[in-house]
Amino acid sequence: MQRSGLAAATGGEEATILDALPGKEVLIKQTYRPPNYETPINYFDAPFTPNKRFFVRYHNAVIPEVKTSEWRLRIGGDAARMPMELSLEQLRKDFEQVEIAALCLCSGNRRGAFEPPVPGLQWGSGAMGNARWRGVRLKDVLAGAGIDKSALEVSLDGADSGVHKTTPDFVKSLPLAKALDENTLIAFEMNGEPLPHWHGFPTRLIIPGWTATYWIKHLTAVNVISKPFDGFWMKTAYRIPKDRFPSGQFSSQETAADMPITEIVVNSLITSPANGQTLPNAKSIEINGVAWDGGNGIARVDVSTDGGSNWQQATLKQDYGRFSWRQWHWVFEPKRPGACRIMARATSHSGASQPLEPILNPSGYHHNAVQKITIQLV
Ligand SMILES: Nc1nc2c(c(=O)[nH]1)N[C@H]1C(S)=C(S)[C@@H](COP(=O)(O)O)O[C@H]1N2
Ligand SMILES: [Mo]
Repeated sequence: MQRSGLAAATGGEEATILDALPGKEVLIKQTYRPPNYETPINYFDAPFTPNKRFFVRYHNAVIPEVKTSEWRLRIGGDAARMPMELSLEQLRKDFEQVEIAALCLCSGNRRGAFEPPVPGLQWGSGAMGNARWRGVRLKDVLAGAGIDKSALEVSLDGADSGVHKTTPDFVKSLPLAKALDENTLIAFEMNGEPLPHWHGFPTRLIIPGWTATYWIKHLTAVNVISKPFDGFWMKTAYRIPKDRFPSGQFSSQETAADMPITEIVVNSLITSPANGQTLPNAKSIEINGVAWDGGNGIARVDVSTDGGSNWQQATLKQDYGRFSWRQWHWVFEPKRPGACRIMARATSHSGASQPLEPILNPSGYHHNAVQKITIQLV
């Protein structure tokens, strides 16, 4: 399916295919097999994205319906001294439970807006969602398996697999330090409900602040390893040119030229009005949106209604923690009818801010250029 970059980026309805997976509301379909569905922008008006409206992303089409009674989490690897297996019951009962609000953001969100186009799913702005995730710390689980001095990375595998034997299984790895970060969770609840099937039932990884490629769903195996994991999804896919983005480190997976994508970059989205919308030339018009980054937290959002000459500071709404997106709004008093260009730019507590043009990279990741929408005032 082809969609024009601009329509995709702005959620314009041209040529979008709406469809519902079992148990989900209608979303924007990218592919059915494997299921890849994005959330329409108008659903981003709530602080947390309802589970039924949450985007779905899979690389491979064989997605088993996991049965709780049969599911086991296997912890092993050459740098785990005491390999072990846990049932869902043990995972829930034997470790302290924590809940974190965090944005789940696909690395390729807004890929469809890159010019020239980049191969890959032509996502608009809806390959993301904000949720409250409840689970246990990966570090607490790994402690039970005894981490050897030689440990370098932790690899993660889920129950899904490819249709053909040649399709590489979706396996990812994390640097040991990130796996042991207190915010890295094995989650079994999403927005207060058991993790839905499409989001990884019964458990998935949550790596707050890092793009969702590491958030392995239907988690079945965690391996503590002493060598860099060399699967396709680490060595070939999900890589970015080095030093082009203010990114975290992953030294065991870096080459002179590139490195795995890691931290989410600072970004924002205008959620209403919609691009192209016609509005009465009223006294005041409310502009709403969300802003996020990789965990420094959002310091400010500035809005321009004159094509970028003047910027006004928006009001940030409730803070749900540094890994959650932050809703913002701004009331604008239009001076005259006609076309009006609105732009929004977020700045994080690290001082990082969105560029005016996207930072080009071969796989079309991290699209965080300042968004421009046009509304008509009549
Ligand atoms: N098992 C499994 N987990 C996975 C993936 C996958 O293909 N298989 N895709 C990852 C990617 S790239 C993204 S963007 C997120 C999407 O999470 P969601 O489908 O819950 O929105 O899942 C991640 N976890
Ligand atoms: Mo993704």
